[in-house]
Amino acid sequence: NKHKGAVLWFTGLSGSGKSTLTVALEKELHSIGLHTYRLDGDNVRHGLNRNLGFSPEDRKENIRRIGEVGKLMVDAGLLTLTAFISPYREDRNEVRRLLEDSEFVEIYVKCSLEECETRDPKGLYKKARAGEIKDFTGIDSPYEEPLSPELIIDTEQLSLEESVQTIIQFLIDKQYI
Ligand code: GGZ
Repeated sequence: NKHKGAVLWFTGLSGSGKSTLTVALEKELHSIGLHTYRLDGDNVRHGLNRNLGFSPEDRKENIRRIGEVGKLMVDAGLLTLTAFISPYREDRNEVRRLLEDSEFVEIYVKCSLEECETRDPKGLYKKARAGEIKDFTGIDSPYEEPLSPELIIDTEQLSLEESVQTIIQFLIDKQYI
């Protein structure tokens, strides 16, 4: 099972399903014998980026560092899955520029703000609406949708299993796996 390194860059609102999707996808990739590494808030914002908050400047630096780490991982030949809101188009495009064309796969985890707020798995939207969290994406901080992502996964339309299979099929079609 050979594959070339690449960053699968998942972007979308809080609650859109990025983490759930990357965890399930990674499990599927492992089951077919592939080596992957997953970067998300839990292992990055608590460590490497623990000095960063959610201002536009800090989000930019968050994404820049994750891009650089992703690049190192691609150099090591790993399929790297990243799950960050990454709300700014320009910041995502800078990561794209850091990598070779085929090495950056932008996957838009699409879900309406309304649905994300209904899901509200951590109660953060409720807090943001109450003014207890400032600069919350979708509430008082912007999310810029990707204009030409490699893939769009609509989590309001697809089940988790269907979403994973759509990505797997894409990776096969494009010969990533
Ligand atoms: C957005 C926030 C905020 C604010 C804390 N805005 O749903 P979660 O909880 O688990 O994921 C969100 C996570 C976003 O961190 P990222 O590193 O992905 O953001 S970015 O790419 O924009 O740098 C959310 C939580 O952190 N969280 N405060 N103000 N999300």
